[in-house]
Formats: sequence, C-alpha cells, structure tokens
Amino acid sequence: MYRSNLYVFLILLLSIGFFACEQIPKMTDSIISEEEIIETPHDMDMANMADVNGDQSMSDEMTNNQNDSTVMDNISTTPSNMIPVVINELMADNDNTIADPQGDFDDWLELYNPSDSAVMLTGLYLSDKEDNPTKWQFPDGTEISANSYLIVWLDEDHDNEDATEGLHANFKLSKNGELVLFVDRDTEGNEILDSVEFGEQETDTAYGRLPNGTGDFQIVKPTPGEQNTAQ
Ligand SMILES: [Ca+2]
Ligand SMILES: [Ca+2]
Ligand SMILES: [Ca+2]
Repeated sequence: MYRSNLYVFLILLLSIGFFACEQIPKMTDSIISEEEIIETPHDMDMANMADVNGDQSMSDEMTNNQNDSTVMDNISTTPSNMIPVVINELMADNDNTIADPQGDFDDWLELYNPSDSAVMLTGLYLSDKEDNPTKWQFPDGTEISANSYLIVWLDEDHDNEDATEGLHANFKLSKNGELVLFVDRDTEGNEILDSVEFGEQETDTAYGRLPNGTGDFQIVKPTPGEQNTAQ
C-alpha cells in the first residue's frame, strides 16, 4: 500500500516538472511579443535571397540564429539577419499613378513587412548600384509597422528642404531597367537582404511580387501602400 502511494506521488511530481518545462518557454515568448520584438525570423523569400547572394549562407545563418532570439531592450538592436521586410513593388516611370507629398509624380518603391511586429529600418540602405550598396540610408527612426507597407520616393529629393514629408532617396529608377538593393546595416556587413532587377518599364506600370510579399516580380496593378494584386 505504501509503495503504491509512493508511485502515485512520483508520477505526480514528474507531471508537475513536465508542465513547468512546457510553460516557461511560453511565458518567455509572451514577454518578448509584448515588447514588440521580432521573435523569430519570418519565412522570407529564401530563393530570392539566394539569387542575390549567390549562395545560401544567409539562409543558413538565419536558421542557426533562429534559437538565439532573446529579450532585447531596444528594437533597433534586432539582429538584421532577422529582418523580414522585402521589396514588394516599384514604379520606374510614374506619370499619373500617385503623387508624393509634394505633389510630384516620382518613381517609388514599396517595402512590405509581413511580420506581426514593427521593424526599425534605422541604419539600413537602399541602392541602385551594386558597387555602391550603401547609397541611401534610411533616416534614423524610420519604422515599418507590423503587416504594413512603406513607400520610398526615388526622386533625388533627399536634400530638398521643401520635401520634409515622406521618405526621399538620392536616386531615381531608369525606365530602361536596372537594379534595386535593400541592404543591411554596416554592423552586419551590408549584406543584401533583398533585391529586384527589372527590364524596360512602361509608363505608370507597376512591377511587384505576386503573390504579395513572396512571389516573383511581374507586372501588377499599381497598389502603392497596399497589398499587391494582379492587373
Ligand atoms: Ca519628389
Ligand atoms: Ca524614372
Ligand atoms: Ca503594393
């Protein structure tokens, strides 16, 4: 009788131990998400990244670092190799599709954050030159909200005193086609996070990912600041 009670007690003790082990990681996760910090790398378009880098090293790095996510005090310290943001759409010859905050119909690029957390873009870059990947740096404090889109005007209005509203880069896009790079911070070796190479573009024609955020670039219906849709 005594021995059977002992067994019951041991089973109870093991159950409590198992339950505790299950709960601690969940509690930690909930703390992290409350602080709006990227918990896990989004399932990025790895194939596209591999195209850019010519290998899978970044993908491997992300996999290796997947479990390294820890509670961080500052969102801007989020390791860049966990940035889930992609180049989602662009227009290289905007004649009457959408005006920038100053009323000009300029080239534009749409970034998309598919994750459930805001992502700080401070220190990251956009460029249209492979030999100068750090051509234009996002201003300090630039943030892209969770599941949201961000438009960058590619109009060389970066130092235009009248163009304080909106993000304005120091390069334009050629309608004859070129390359756009989304580049990591200096501390991360300026790795290319995403890129798109496009050929000759028709006026007011948008080139974007379909399906939205993950698919290959193709001609899409212009949807600046919104989910991409087919023509
Ligand atoms: Ca402009
Ligand atoms: Ca242009
Ligand atoms: Ca869009």
